[in-house]
This record gives sequence, C-alpha cells and structure tokens, in this order.
Amino acid sequence: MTVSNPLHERCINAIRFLAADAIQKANSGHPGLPMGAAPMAYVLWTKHLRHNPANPHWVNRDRFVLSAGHGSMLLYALLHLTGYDLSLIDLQSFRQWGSKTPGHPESHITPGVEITTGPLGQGLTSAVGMAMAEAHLASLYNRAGHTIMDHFTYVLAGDGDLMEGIAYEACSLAGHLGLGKLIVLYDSNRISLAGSTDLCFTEDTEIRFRACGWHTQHVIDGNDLESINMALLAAKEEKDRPSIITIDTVIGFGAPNKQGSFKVHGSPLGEEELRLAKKASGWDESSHFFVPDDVSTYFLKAKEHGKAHESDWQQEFFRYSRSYPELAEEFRLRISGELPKGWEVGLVGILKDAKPISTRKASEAVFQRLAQNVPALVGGSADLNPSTLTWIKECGDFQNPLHCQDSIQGSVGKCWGYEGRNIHFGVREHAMAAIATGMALHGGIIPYVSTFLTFSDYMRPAIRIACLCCTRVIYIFTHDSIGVGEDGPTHQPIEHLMGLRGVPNLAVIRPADASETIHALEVALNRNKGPTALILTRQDLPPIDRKECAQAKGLERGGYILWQSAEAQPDIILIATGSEVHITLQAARELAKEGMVVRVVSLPCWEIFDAQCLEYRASVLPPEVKARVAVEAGLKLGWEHYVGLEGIVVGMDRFGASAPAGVLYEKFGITAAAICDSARRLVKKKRKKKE
Ligand SMILES: Cc1ncc(C[n+]2csc(CCOP(=O)(O)OP(=O)(O)O)c2C)c(N)n1
Repeated sequence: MTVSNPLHERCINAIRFLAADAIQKANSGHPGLPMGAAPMAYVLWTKHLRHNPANPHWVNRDRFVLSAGHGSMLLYALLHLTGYDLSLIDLQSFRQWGSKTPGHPESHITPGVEITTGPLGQGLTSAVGMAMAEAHLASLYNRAGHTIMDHFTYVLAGDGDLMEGIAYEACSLAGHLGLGKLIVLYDSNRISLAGSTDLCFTEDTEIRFRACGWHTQHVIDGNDLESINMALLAAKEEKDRPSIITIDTVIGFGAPNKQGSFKVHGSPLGEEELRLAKKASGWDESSHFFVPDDVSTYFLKAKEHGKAHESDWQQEFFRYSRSYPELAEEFRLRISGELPKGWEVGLVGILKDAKPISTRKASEAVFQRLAQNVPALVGGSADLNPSTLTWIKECGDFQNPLHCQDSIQGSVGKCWGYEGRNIHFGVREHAMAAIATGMALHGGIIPYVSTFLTFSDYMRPAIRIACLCCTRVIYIFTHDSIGVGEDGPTHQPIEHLMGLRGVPNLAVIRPADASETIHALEVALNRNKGPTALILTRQDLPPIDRKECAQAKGLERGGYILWQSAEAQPDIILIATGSEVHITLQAARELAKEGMVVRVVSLPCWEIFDAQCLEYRASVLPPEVKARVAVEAGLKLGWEHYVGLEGIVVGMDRFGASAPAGVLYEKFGITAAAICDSARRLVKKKRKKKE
C-alpha cells in the first residue's frame, strides 16, 4: 500500500484538496494538518475503521476522535467521501452560518462527528472515556460466544494535544487502566501555531508514554502507507496497553512554498499557493472541490462495508437476545439513553428522618438507591470519595483486570475489573470531567463525577464541552461555601456558583435540604440534553418543615414559593438557595412578626427556573413586588437578575477565611439579622415612596 499506487495517491489528494479548497473558499481555517495527516487518516478510514456511514449511531462502531479539532476539514472530507450525510455543498459552506461544517467539529451538528473538539487535549481525553465505556459495557454484557460490544477508539492528535496537561492526566490513567482498544495516531509535524515545537516542546514523548504504560511505535515517514498500516495492525494486536503511533509528517504537505512552516498551520494557502500545490501533485489546477470518479467509488465502499458490519452485528445481537433476553433488554435500554421503568420509585421515602443531615450525605443515601435502579450510573471522584460520598457501595472498583487486588487501600468493596462502577480518577479533575463527557457520548453510561466545588475550576473547560455537546453528565460538587470552615479561602468557593451558572446549558442545582436533594438528583437523571451540577453542603442542614412550607417537588421548576406569612401581596420577597434557605426562613418569620407580608422563594436552579413560562415565573416573583433580598453565601454579582437594581444581596464579594463556619457567617454578615435589616430598609423605602 504505497503512495506510488495512483489510486491511493489520488484518494489522499482528494482529501487534501477538498480541505484546502474549503478553507480557501471560507478564507479561514487550518490547512496544515489535513494536508500533512491525510495519508494516516486515509489508511485508518479505508483499512481499519469499522463504521456505518448510513447509521452514525450504530452502537458497536469504532469511534474516531479528531482531537486536533482545528483540522476539522480533514474530518469533513472523510465524512463526505465515505458517504455520510454531508454533501459537497456542505463542504462548500465550511464555517458559514447554519452550516453542517462549523469551524471546529461539533457532535450535535454534523453526522459522524463523535465529539466536539477544538480546545486541545479535550478530545484525546474524552476518547479515553469512550474506551473506558467500551471496556465496561464489553465486560458487563459480552458472554462466551456472544460479543455485542467490541470496538476500537481511535484518536488523531497533534503536538498541541500532547502539550496540554489534561492529555497527560488522561494518558496516565489510560495506561494504568490498560485500555488496549485505545489507539492514538500522533501527527508529529513538530510545528504548532506560533512556530516550531523546538521553541517549547522537546521531551521524548515516546519515553513519556512508555513510562505511562503505553505501547509505542514510530513511523518516520507520514506518507508511508504501508508502515502506517502495519503500525495500526500491531496496535490492534496489543490487547493490554493503549497504543500511540508517532507519525512524522510535514505540515501543509504539498504546498511548495509553505509546507513545513507554521504559516500553513492556520491560514488559507492563498489562491496561487493552492494552484501550485495542485500542480505539484498532478491535480487539475483549475478544479475546485474535485472528486475523481474512481476516488469516489473507492471511498464509498465504506457504505457497503458499513452496512455489512452493522447487519452482522444485528444478527449477533439477535442471537444474544435469544440466549440472554434480560441482558439484551437492559443493554438496549441503556444504549437508548432511556431510564428503566420505575427508576424513581421509592426515592422520596428514603430520607424521612427528621434529623439534620448535610446535602452531600443525603445525596449519598439517594445515590445508593439510584445506583440499584439505574445500572447505567457509573462514576467516581478525583480522589475525594470519602468526602464527596459518591461511591456506589454494592458495586466494585473499575480497574485494570490485570492489576485487580481487593486489598488495595481505599477500594470500594472489591475490584471488579472493567465491570466495576466506581472509578478512581486520581487527582485528575480536568481529565475526569472530559472522560465523563466521552463516556456519556459513547452511550450506555450515565456518568457522574465529583470533587469539591472550589476545584470545579479545574474542570471548567471540559464542562463547557459537555454543555456544547448537549450530553448528560452529573457533576457532584460538595463543600459548597464558606460553610466549609477551617480549611480556609482556598477551599471555600465564592465565585464558582455564579461562574457555573454562566455556562449555557448547565443546570446548576443547589438544594436546601435532604428533600430538595432527592428531587435535584431526579432532575439530573432526567436531563438528557445537557449536564447538571449538584452543589452540596459539607455541613448538616435541618430538614425544612414541609407541613409549614411547600413540598420540595417545587425544585423541579427551578424555584418555588417555599413559605409565605399571609395570603396577600408580599411586602418583601426573600430569595435564597441551599444552606442559606434556613437563615432566610428564620429571618422571614422574624419579619412576619413585625407585620410584614413576607414570601420566601427557594431558587435552587436558575437555569430551570428561567426556562419556565412567564406566568409561572411571575407567580413566584411578581414583577410589581420590587422589594427583594437575595441570600447566598457566594458572589453577589449576578443576583441583580432577580432582585433588580433596587434589591439587596446578602452575599460575598471577597474571598473567605480560615475559621469555624459559624464565625465566618457572622463575620461576613450572612445572618438572619442582616437579612432582616436589608428587608426592613427596602420596605421602609417603599413605604416612603408611597407617602
Ligand atoms: C486549549 C487550546 N489552546 C490553544 C488553542 C489554539 N490553537 C489551535 S491549534 C494550536 C496549535 C496546535 O499545534 P499542533 O497540534 O501541532 O497542530 P498543527 O500545527 O500540526 O496543525 C493552537 C495553539 C486551542 N485550540 N486550544
């Protein structure tokens, strides 16, 4: 399989020039990577990748992740050529409003794109999650003589991906876990955006990967199709370690004056250079978006092969269903993303106790039941299980089966190999979050991951991608405020709640007691088009007396009237979330004694509340009642959204401090007394205005 075979050469040139033409037409994009990496992509897509262009959702397809998402046109060219629902017109609309070919690949827009990539390192890391999902489902559902889950996860990564810290975190974990079906093609062109990698990236990456437990190979000529093919075959043979194939390439290969230079990384070639590149490759200089017939026919074999692959699998699944009907049904349901019938039954009764309990502990109790009812729940924490309380007690650890030892300290029960549902991510928050996205996008898994709220900062880039991908991930963030106390300001989140609320499509839910926590988890499970962040306390909170107050089910609408002192237009509305709901209720009762009509609104989730109809929102927060106080032990900035410019926010606008929690609430003025003072001031002002 050499480039000297004219058909292969034309196929590769078709990829190169479709990419370069689209970038030229858009006058924007990154031609360097597609031109340099076209041969490796060609070998992978025509000789190895098992996929079905007619059904990009076929569950047992190989996954391909273009981690170097700036090379999007490489992927679009491949999708078009192999017969996905992506036309030449789509390629000609590259980077245009409403097109199926956005600047960087977006999985919810383009058929065949597995995950949104662009921020470097994320794709590679999420691919680790996909490989973990495959390993888990394979080990859980495959039976002797019946293999229903068995695919590779391929990644194309560049220098930039390997430079990013998240990729190190992920590859370290992938090596530990021995993910043999993860194969990375490293496009090593030694050029990044601003120049040569000699400027700042000179380590021996092969040694690094070997040290992390990977199988490594090196192909010294990126145009040597035979060597690339052999390396892929060897990587597939390696069952116990993930593989990386370093392939030396020339960025912008074929552009006579620009190849090998950082100038070809992220700018169109220019009409003249593009013409010269075509001429040098024997391509029709005057053609644009040209696909020769024989090239088209060759690539489109993927459709036939794909159909056969999927139909073989369907038959296999049919046989499996006959032998293991219950398992088959469970598998089918998991892949569909639906929740099992009755999954929520019995949840509400779990925490009937009238004792104070932290919302993290409440979540732990609910989680155990949920985990029994929903086998797709799989996850863990970044070395904080004992604090975030997110383990699933009856299920073992997710571990490399070759290194299973039940005696390892901190094991959750036993080591279950890849069948385990408790993942020990290690202190790798960023990778944890991106891995979760990969697991969710793989299908069959509803991932949850946890750490302290203050460390959500380490996860934000990956959270953002999950939101963009519209996928279901549950983040459990505990230790949610200055209520953490003595650990001090490094561990006390202040700006985090508001920061997370600002991420589109992320539902941030901060429940006020055990009952709200139950509903928060229900909402998180039901939200299948975006992730949810549950914000939980370390400190105990009393149960809200639901005989006097409204039922916690109101949380499902994001916010609800929790309590009102009398049936009349309120003089003042007090709005609070989480632990501060309790002091707010206390203040409200105080104010009511003074004759005010006081309403308390519990507003655990802005995202969901804002999505309610105007009528409902106005019934909770009537526009004419402008005297409003918001209470939250977090950043004040942003609460104007609900209290307006005339309202008052009882909150924080500085970092916390190291002291017992009670002292901190006093010192920072987040107290019932401060709420009362604010309310009195507003009501007085209002009355004065009326006079
Ligand atoms: C997290 C992140 N930082 C910065 C960028 C901007 N950026 C896009 S491509 C690139 C350089 C990537 O170099 P390499 O992986 O070698 O790609 P190539 O030059 O081979 O196309 C940079 C810095 C990004 N996309 N993501």
